[in-house]
Amino acid sequence: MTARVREEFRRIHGHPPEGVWAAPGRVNLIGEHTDYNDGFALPMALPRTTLLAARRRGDGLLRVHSAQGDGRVAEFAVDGLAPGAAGGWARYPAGVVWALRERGLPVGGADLHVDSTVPAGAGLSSSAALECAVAVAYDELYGLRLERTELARVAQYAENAFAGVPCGVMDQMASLCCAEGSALHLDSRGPSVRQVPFDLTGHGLSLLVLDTRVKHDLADGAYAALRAGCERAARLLGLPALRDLGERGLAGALAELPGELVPLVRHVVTENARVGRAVDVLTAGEPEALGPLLTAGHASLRDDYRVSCPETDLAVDAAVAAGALGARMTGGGFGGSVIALVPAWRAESVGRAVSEAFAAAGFVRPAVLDAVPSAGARRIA
Ligand code: GAF
Repeated sequence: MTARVREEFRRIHGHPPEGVWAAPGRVNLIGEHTDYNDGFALPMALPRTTLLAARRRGDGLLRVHSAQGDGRVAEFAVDGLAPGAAGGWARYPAGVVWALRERGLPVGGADLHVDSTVPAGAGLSSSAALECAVAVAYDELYGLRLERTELARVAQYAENAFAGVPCGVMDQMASLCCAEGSALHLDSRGPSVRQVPFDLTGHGLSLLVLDTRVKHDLADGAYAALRAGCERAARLLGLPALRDLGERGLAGALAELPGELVPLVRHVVTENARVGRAVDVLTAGEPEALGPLLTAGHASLRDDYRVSCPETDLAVDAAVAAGALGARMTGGGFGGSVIALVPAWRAESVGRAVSEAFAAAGFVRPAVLDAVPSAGARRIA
């Protein structure tokens, strides 16, 4: 695929790229809707990546083309970039260049060509992968030498302020900081990270990703409303963020809050605690013990946070009924993907059982991917 990206770059832009970079999509094992509460998460990178071939331009133009786009090259003058200046997928690369310049960093134009195997709208962070590929390429091409956490903040700022999606920092941190063979213990306050070894094959396990094909859109207002609810609850409790409320203080805090905020706060606090337990079981070399935590996390997202949907609920139930050790929706919700931790010898039958349950319910056939903890963003050519 690297050779194809280079050739396509040359065909489209008329000269060879200076390099090719790759940034992965992710699944989050546990810790959902905690990042914008300054909390914890445990994502891992997927082998599915966004490749980006890039070459600097001296004339201040940013010209971007995507193999998944409509064939056209979108062109922007970098000094005219402003929120609203770009639409569709091009707002992610344009947003990163804008965000770097907003920080006063000396970056100019570039020719870019993108080709991705991260499915869009599947809750697997295709937009973060694209932002992070541009961020690492620009970092190197323009000699910025920013820390990975800084690049993640730049990419998050691009998504928040340029693309208009009020996301937390998890997806960008995952794409930039994950390492092969590990899950990433993310503390969103900071943010800071720690690699936690996650050996699936050594324990005879597989992690299935079941893409329900229900497209989700974090810009549609529901995600922003949840985030605003959490921030209001923290304000009412006199806390900097819900991360500062532990399980011990939960019952007392819930008694003080208006009824509509109670389930949101309960989810965030118990979810942060589940991340801690998940890190403990992985550190103890017992990845199979993740299973019940995944299923409990899904129940909390379904019943308290209310971001699941019939397709994700059915995928979880069917996977567990067919012998998965645990399963849950992953990412923002309202569709997207489910992860299922399964004994490797059962991977095929669990995938089949979920497909059959979807057919019986009249849902579109889900796509099934096998996930292994993969490397974060890097230069590949
Ligand atoms: C989306 C967001 F982009 C993340 O920041 C995170 O909040 C996630 O939903 C929910 O955990 O992926």
